[in-house]
Amino acid sequence: MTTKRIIPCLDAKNGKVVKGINFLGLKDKGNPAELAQRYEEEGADEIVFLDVTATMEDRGALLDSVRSTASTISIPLTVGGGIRSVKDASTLFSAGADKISVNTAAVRNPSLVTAIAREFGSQAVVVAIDARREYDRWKVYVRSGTEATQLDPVKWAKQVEEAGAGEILLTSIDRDGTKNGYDMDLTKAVSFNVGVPVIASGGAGSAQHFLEVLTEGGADAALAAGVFHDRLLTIMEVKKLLISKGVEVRP
Ligand code: 0VR
Repeated sequence: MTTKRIIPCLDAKNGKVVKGINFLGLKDKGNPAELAQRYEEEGADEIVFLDVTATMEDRGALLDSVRSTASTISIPLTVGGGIRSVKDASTLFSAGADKISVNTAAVRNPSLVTAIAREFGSQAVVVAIDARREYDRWKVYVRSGTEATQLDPVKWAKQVEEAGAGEILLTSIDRDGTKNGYDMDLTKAVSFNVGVPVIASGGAGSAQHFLEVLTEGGADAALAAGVFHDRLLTIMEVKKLLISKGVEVRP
């Protein structure tokens, strides 16, 4: 069994870490580099840095934050938010990102995934899929959860795997920020239908939530933001529970 990963997420707007609920009501949670350093010390396996600035405002703030965060930690750093071209990806790799994450631009132009994977390797390409439940199924949303598509997340996940994605970051918009637990049905539906690692995201509120999504949920990694930023839980507490239940993690 591959080692499961715990990944704090720094949602950043204009160079500050923010956090909301269902992608709304973003509140300032501090400095990205300082938070990343704290999480690495607490045992984080990777960091995801997601620039959620709505428009293509000052990209300089994003690059400065990536440089300072990347120079502060030695664990892998994934950067997402507004990446629309191989050039955007290249700029972020040069700033210190180990992996990049594309969301909206991949839906608009799936061949972008292939182009970045060809240039930098699939292991450096994460495709983020944000989904909202609609009755008995889910719909993929883009543009920070503001625009519905007609895509089914399972079919779309298979498509991006085919296109060259090395990993899928699967976020439940309904669960985002609620601390009510991950969307287990969504995570199972995707995890058991693709051959690439799936990072579950959205809703973590207890160590039990991490345990269930990394076992029954089939996820290879669990991402969380609010529960760690609000210091309700430490990464070590999560890992202690996982180890006690026989789940392989980096201690
Ligand atoms: P928690 O539920 O706090 O662990 O959130 C985990 C995860 O859903 C978020 O860190 C992140 O994916 C939310 N994403 C976006 C966004 C947040 C605000 C605005 C936009 C987006 O586009 O992904």
